[in-house]
Amino acid sequence: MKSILVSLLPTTENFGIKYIHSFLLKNGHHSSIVFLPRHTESACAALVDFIDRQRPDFVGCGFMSYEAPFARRIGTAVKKRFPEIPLVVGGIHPTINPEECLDYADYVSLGESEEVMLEMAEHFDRGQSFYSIQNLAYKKDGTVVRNPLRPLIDDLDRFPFPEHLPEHAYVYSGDTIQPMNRALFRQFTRYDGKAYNIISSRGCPFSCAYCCNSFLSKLYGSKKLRKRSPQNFLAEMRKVVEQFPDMMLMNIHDDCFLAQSVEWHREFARDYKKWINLPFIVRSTPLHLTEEKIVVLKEAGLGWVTMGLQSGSEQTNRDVFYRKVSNDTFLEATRLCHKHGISGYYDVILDNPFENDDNVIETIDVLKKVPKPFQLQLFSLTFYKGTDIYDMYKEKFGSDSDPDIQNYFRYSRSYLNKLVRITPLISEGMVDYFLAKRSRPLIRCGFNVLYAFLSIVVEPLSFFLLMLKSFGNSLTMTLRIAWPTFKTKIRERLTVFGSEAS
Ligand code: B12
Ligand code: SF4
Repeated sequence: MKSILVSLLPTTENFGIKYIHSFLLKNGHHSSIVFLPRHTESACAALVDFIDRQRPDFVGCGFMSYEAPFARRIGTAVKKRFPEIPLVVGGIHPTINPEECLDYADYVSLGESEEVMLEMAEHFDRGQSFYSIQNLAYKKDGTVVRNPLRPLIDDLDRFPFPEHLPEHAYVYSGDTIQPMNRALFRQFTRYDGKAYNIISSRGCPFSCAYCCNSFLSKLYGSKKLRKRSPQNFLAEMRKVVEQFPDMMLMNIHDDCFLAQSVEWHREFARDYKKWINLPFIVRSTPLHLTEEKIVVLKEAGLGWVTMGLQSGSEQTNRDVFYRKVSNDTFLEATRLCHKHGISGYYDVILDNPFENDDNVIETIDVLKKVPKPFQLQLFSLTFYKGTDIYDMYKEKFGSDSDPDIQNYFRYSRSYLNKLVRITPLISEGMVDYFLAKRSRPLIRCGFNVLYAFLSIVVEPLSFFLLMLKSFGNSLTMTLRIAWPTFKTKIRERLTVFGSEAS
């Protein structure tokens, strides 16, 4: 069986597609990945041409919600030209919205899909239909059929490793789909491909109302956290550093890496230092960040922790976000990072229609107490279908209202939002002053000038200092990664791009 898997991310860092690709290859099938980083008509036409030349047995496409409009365009074009080639879509958006995707796709694979795709390949080779395959949704006589879900996969060690630069990979560049080479790979991978993205677990102990885990825990009726063994996790890292000796950073994308036990971390840290010895980044909830784990991981090279405050209003966190984290817990976690020389990257969610100015001021009050320096990542609250917060939105604004899901980075530049942004960069006294005098036009004017200066000049400098800290104050290392990071940050600001914290 020969498949083409299409990724719509602006970068090559697509875990889901890479896992499925490796799994199909390991099981003796032919699979190619096509990265379509730009969502244009000509990219769509190039894909149709590519499929025409390759003649796969089926085409798969995985995507998030912001990519869904383009998925529909390519899906419709592919099915129009090749009605005989089955088109299967998967990933978070199709899992939440199978009916919508079945307007143009033949099948939706719900949830985890390595085994689903393998079974499809095997059924294809045996000339059997796909209708009995678990996790698939499809239309029969105009009605949507949803097959039962298989259980979540417990043994994550049995998956072959996803590849940093996968074999049989192609990318849309210069108006055509070209075989991926190292130069193109660097161009389409954040940090010039010198940071390796990896996951040691699937699932999260939390189910925050705005996050996919709010939907997935209901879909599967479980919040089970599944973990790889430290040995298997490290073997993947070893493989990549052998293949890419210029690798500079391990970017660990687990929803909550620190949810693993301290014994797991000890075992990981001991061998990480011996075999990998590169700085690494993790995401965690503040609740799972303990001094014991931080000490163990710092010794191994932990440089950054990405963690969510989300709101300084405990009421918002509790009643709207369903996050059981007090401000004290968050502040204690930031102090531990500071104490052990780990750079903090903290998420805050703005533009929340369930909050008022007083709640934003509560957020500023918490941020004032976070030990400096630290970096903020600000998001505009996005209401993804299937999540609890989406239902709250519909209840508040009426079932006909349609939340915008494209502009999560473009938070409104209100006075208070700007003050949130510069709180890490100014003294507590200044924050209080700008809060107290915010109704005075002249002060607002001066504030805007200061804001422009701080966000253009001081914020990048502060980020550089944090990087220096996370690289153990090594200027050489910091400078080597600074340029790719700078380019990545600019791209993140100009396009839809980013990563999220727990
Ligand atoms: C790692 C990660 C990233 C990485 C890599 C993304 C990727 N696609 O691999 C990066 C940093 C690039 C990223 C970026 C963003 N992310 Co992100 N990310 C995640 C995270 C934390 C883990 C995803 C993951 O890799 N899981 C492990 C793999 C193995 O699972 P998987 O991706 O779900 O894939 C499985 C199935 O979905 C399915 N599948 C996947 N693809 C396909 C394809 C086919 C054909 C089939 C059949 C099946 C299939 O099978 C796979 C294997 O089992 C999730 C949260 C989560 N817990 O899922 C958010 C999540 C996917 N991200 C999200 C968002 C919003 C973003 C951003 C848009 C914005 C932001 N806040 O940063 C940006 C994208 C901007 C951009 N233009 O690049 C949202 C998407 C919500 C939605 N409804 O669309 C999520 C769900 C988090 C959330 N808020 O709930 N992200
Ligand atoms: S937002 Fe973070 S902590 Fe909350 S459920 Fe999602 S991944 Fe877990």
